[in-house]
Parts: sequence; structure tokens; C-alpha cells
Amino acid sequence: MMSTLKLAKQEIEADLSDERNIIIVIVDEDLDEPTFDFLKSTRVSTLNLGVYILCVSQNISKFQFRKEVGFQWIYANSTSAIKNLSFLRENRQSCGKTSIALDECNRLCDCINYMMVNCKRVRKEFSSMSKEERDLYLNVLKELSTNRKYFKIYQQFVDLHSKYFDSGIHEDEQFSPWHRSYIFKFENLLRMIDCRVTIPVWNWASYSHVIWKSTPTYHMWDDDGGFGSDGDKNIAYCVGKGIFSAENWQLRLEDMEIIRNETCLGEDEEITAESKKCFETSRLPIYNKCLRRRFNGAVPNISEIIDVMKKIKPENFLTFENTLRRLWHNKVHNRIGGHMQTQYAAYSPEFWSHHAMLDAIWTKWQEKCKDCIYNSITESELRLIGFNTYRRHYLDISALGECGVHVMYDQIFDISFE
Ligand SMILES: [Cu+2]
Repeated sequence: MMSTLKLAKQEIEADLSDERNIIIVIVDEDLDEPTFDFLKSTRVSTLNLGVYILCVSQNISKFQFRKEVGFQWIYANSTSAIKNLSFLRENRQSCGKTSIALDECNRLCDCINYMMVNCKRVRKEFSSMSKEERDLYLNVLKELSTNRKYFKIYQQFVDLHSKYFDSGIHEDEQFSPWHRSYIFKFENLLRMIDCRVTIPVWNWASYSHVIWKSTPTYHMWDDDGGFGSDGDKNIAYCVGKGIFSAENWQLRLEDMEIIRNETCLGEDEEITAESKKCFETSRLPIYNKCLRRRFNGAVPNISEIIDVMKKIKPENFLTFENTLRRLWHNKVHNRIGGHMQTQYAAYSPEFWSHHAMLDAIWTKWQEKCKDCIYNSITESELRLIGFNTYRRHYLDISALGECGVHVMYDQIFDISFE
């Protein structure tokens, strides 16, 4: 019994952001008093979930333990009683005579018999989003990273990346599914605050000709409606304007020395008067824990990406992921500089959108052979480092995690392999 509850607890920590109700099924009637404390966690109470506890036994009088208030207790002699729970029907949203419809969380659903079914989360390219959509995303990201309510959960989550940085998450078969799961779970945290939010794709490849600029059509580095621009060398490469500027946003990271070193002193640079000044400035309280960037150099362009996608055969996952990870992933991290080129990259607000782009590339490449998806990785039964889920849970973008959540990318690449 306790192990079942323990498992339920892990599930709750993993992903419930799309859920409105949870059902806990107890099938063993010879129980000690079970505790349901985990259901009172901040996470669950924030989500405002309906909790149904279904006690199944041929002899229901044997359920003798104290009934917690606030949950719905249901007694039945078979687990098929689940089908009769009224909310399962009530919570289906209705739709009109259209073939597709958006639900209250902006998921794209098929409309069948006036009911929304097969709903999918849609991740869009950042510049294709309206100003309102971009602001919503940035504000939710800021809320998750600054509100005391989420302090612990945010910190623990972004720390996973630095903790396991050199222990396998950046190696061959682990890299792609691990980061796919990582951004998905981060998206779940954001959706706990506002379920309309998905991680936007930063399409650095299609915009490589204007990559570090904001133009009327490219909003990534806008101070208003974007992530803010380059770090300012006069203030130790801190981001100076926008929602994540030194004044508005600080990293809750203790050890800033490594980032200071890598930012004030660029790659293979000698110590100069300028870098000395940078070190000094970076120790001032306002600049000590700021977000740092130091844009430099070009990033891969779209024709290079498409070329590789076309050339590498679906059965050669390792060749594909090697290019994705070592060339494109590393390069873009390093061309941004600052936090993004250190093991603390996940603290950067743009981290998620860079990885969404890498994931969109992988997703597109996977379209070449849908039947190859589960065979492309030799050890799909291995656990993802730091999580209770397995590689196989993150191979198919249309069925993520243990619940099979369907995510899709909205027109990032205008190519087909047919
Ligand atoms: Cu990483």
C-alpha cells in the first residue's frame, strides 16, 4: 500500500498541469491508515484539483481508516466504477460545427460530435506570436522564477541541469530525450500558473541573418515583448533593459564566480583594464546576480539545418544527434555567452526556447520515418537521469510522459520529406 502511495506522490510531482481531477484507486481492503499528506502540497492545492479516492473491494465495510475531508470517497466492488465518475463526462468541453477548436488552455482539439477530443499543446515560433502572447509567456516565466510560492520548485528544477551537467545528460542517446523531457516538465510548471502557455521556439536558424538584432519582424531580443538584448559591457555584461534586466530580475544562484570569469574574460582573452573593470563592477550588489549575455559570432543557418535533416537517414540517429548536439546546440549556447555558455544555462530565460528549437528540429527529422521513432534509440528502457521517467516516454512528441501528452510545433520548418 505504501509503495502505491509513494508512486502516486511521484506522479504528482511529475506532471499534473493538464489535469483537473485525480483519482486514487485503493484496491487492498486490509489497510493501515494511509496518509494523504502529499495531496495537500502547494503543488496540488495551487492546481485546485478535484481528488477522488476510489476504494475497491468485494467487502467495502473493511475500509476502516479515517476519511480525510476535502476528498470525494467512493466505494465500489470493481475498478470499472471509474467509468461512472460524473466529472469524466462533464469536463469535456463542447464545440460547434467546426472540425477543430481551441480549448480553454489554447490547446488545438479535434471537434467530434460537438466534443473537443485529441487536444494538443502547440508550441509556436516566438516571432510569430502576438505581442500579447509573448508578454504572457514572459510574465509567466518571470512569475515562476521570482514568486516565493514557487521558489523551491523552480530552484530545484533549474538546478537539475547544472547538477547533472557532466553526468550524462549531454551524451549521445541521453541528450535528446532528456532535454525533451526537461523542457516539457518546465512547461508543465509554467502551465500550473497559466495553462495557455507553451514554450516558444526561438528559431535562430531562420533568423540567422539578423540573429542579434531586433527588427520589425524578429522579436527575440526586444526590450519590450522580448527577452531583452545583449549584455552591456559597461555593467559587466548584465542585461540592462527589459523584463530580465539587472534591475528587474536576479538569479538566485550562489556561485557566480564561474559565470563572472567566463563573461568578463571572453574565450582565450588576456586580462586587460577592461576585464578588470568588469570584475569590479560585477561585484556590486545590483550587478552581482544579474543575467549575463555576451553575443558573439554567427549561428547555423536554415539551409545548413535542412541539408542535414535531408541527408541523414532515419536509422542513423546517432549521427543526427551528434550534429544537433555538438554543432548546433553547443554553438548557439556559446554564441549567446554569459550564463548560456555555462553549466548554469537553465537559469537563462532563453534556455527553454533554444532547446525548443533543437527539439523542433529533432521532431521534424523524426517525421522522415514514423515507424523508426521507438527503434532509433537502442536503450529506450533506461531511466532519464534525475527523473522517474524513461527514454521511451520522450521519443514520440505526440505522446510525452507517462500520460502521453500530445505536443506539436507550429510550422517551424517549411519542408517535407515526401
Ligand atoms: Cu543541457
